[in-house]
Amino acid sequence: MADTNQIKHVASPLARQTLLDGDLTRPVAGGRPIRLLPWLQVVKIGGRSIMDRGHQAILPLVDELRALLPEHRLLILTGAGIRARHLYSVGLDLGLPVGSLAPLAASEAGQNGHILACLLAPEEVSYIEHPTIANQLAIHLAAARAVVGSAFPPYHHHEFPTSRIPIHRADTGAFLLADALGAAGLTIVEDVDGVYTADPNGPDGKRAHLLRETSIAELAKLQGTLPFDRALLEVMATARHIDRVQVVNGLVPGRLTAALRGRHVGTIIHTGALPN
Ligand code: GWN
Ligand code: ATP
Repeated sequence: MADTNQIKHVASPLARQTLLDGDLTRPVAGGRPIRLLPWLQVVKIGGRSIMDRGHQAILPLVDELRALLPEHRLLILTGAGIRARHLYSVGLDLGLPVGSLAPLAASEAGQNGHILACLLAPEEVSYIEHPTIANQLAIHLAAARAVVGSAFPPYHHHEFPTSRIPIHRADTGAFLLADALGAAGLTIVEDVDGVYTADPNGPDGKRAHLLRETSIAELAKLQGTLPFDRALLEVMATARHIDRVQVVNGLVPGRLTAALRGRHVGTIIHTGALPN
């Protein structure tokens, strides 16, 4: 009888307590998660800043990515760009809720990924779908040096209603994925040299200066715009693995390559994750 009772009893340290009490859950859930793909480099390519510029911006970057393949295994994630902005304006004019706009905008990020993957197809690079990234990324990266996917997170109708425009866009999606995978790094490719004190292309552009190295705390204090989703600051604050992100100018040949080789060629942002 005693044996039967033991078999039926599932010993679990979280079974008898509320999950809402951090003091109780910490001994079990407070540890750092394992890194799933510690050799992976994640690269986010801007939708508006790179892809929308067409061949002049895309082809040199494709050459650079191609040359990087022997050195790195890459998850290349694309942003949405101008088509999503047009979509927001049409959708908002019609009164669509944010949870309807989010997947529509996300599909534009996917389209940019499909374009990039076509150009890298001779190198055995393919676009892989969100569910494939979630479940079969490792096997795809065993078959090819890189894959391309959409940087947008699949929040869809679960997008927070705090804003009429989705707050979790491509930069946030790329970071969440890189951190969840325990990747070696995340590089964000834009059309500016990094993060400035103000938009270098805006009305105060002449007074803006480049922040070579900064932190989420410093950026949170900046009043103006940033070259990425503001929600990125929030998710960087609670990061588990990615302790720094570099923002680089993808219009300058060699910058992405240098960044992936560990050189400081853009803005390095220190996140809330503890360095390893
Ligand atoms: O369609 O370009 O993945 O990888 O957020 O969902 O809106 O979907 O709703 O696997 O699941 O448009 O169809 O589309 O970009 O997101 O994909 O071609 O269910 O491969 O079907 O999480 O690609 O697409 O847009 O990424 O970002 O079929 Mo697309 Mo996106 Mo494809 Mo994906 Mo959404 Mo799927 Mo999905 Mo939807
Ligand atoms: P997506 O991938 O979502 O389409 P993106 O990452 O390609 O977008 P933008 O969202 O347009 O590109 O961000 C890049 C732009 O942000 C730059 O061209 C620059 O003019 C602008 N910007 C705004 N604020 C800043 C800032 N503080 N520092 C640098 N650039 C800034």
